[in-house]
Amino acid sequence: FPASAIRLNHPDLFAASLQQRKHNSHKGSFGDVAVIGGALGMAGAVILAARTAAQCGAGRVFAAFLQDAPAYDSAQPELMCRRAHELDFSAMAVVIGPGLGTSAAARDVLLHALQAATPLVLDADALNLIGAESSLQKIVTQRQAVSLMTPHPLEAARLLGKSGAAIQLDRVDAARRLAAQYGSVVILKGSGTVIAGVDGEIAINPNGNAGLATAGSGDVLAGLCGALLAQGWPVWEAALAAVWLHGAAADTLVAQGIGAIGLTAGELIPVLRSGLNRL
Ligand code: NPW
Ligand code: AMP
Ligand code: MG
Repeated sequence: FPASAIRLNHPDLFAASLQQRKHNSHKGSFGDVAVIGGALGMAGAVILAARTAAQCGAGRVFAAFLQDAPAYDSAQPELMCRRAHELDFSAMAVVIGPGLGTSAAARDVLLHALQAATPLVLDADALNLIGAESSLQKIVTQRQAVSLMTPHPLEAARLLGKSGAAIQLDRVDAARRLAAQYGSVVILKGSGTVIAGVDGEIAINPNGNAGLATAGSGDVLAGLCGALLAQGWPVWEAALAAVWLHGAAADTLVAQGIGAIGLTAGELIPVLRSGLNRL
């Protein structure tokens, strides 16, 4: 644990960014989120992130699919489902990448999002596309609006042109390099998630457990990041809060007797909501 790193072990590190809801607030007060992804066979990634954003306080949530959009999500009919290329997300916090795939159509919608002046959470295949193309890398670097990247170790490896093993050998260095190179706050996921800021600041999260090692848990984290950005959280505090709440939710579920074995990503969502309301 580097001496200069912040140990992310208490919500006091970010809780001041939570806005109390005023009595005369309305859904427009809490921002819109667009989750963009959902290539064929991976619609679930968008659904998980979008449900998380809705249950973690965003005013309105759009679920945008690269391939056929469902008419609605029967378990969360609050979501508004769209085809990705039909959605005007210019005034929203955008989460792009969960289940997006790396097709030409995916690349087109990513380019569009990178060029928009909106807060952007870059996850999963958005990161894989960026790692594979220097012209996209340049656009990320030149963005004026907030960017938050949420790579797991293999996605970080693709972004840095290294192997996953090399990333894991020095996770703090990898996160710091990515943040500096892309002018983006970086959440390098995995046991002991590392958060890096653009000025070299580092935080390490000790909570969470191997119950999170399951499909979709990263999609839930990305949706939470989007919800906090839509509600006006500063990006550094949003990153700290999302990572801490995500790990704490998994720890709560295990403490409640739902073991780490077979924990599913969707089960995290209502626990995240409680955690956020208790800050
Ligand atoms: P290994 O096995 O150790 O060599 P990929 P993906 C490594 C979507 N999803 N520590 C590990 O490598 C996503 O959003 C859709 C160390 C692992 O095998 C993406 O769009 C879902 N290593 C797409 O699928 C639910 C780690 O990376 C490899 C690590 C592909 O994303 C699932 C996997 O990386 C999923 O979210 C760690 N902590 N974590 C849906 N319901 O629609 C990962 N690795 O090849 O980029 O595949 O992450 O599954
Ligand atoms: P993804 O690979 O994108 O689905 O993201 C997985 C999420 O689960 C990230 O937030 C990781 O930090 C978290 N995670 C996975 N395995 C562990 C673990 N063993 N301990 C703590 N967190 C984990
Ligand atoms: Mg993922």
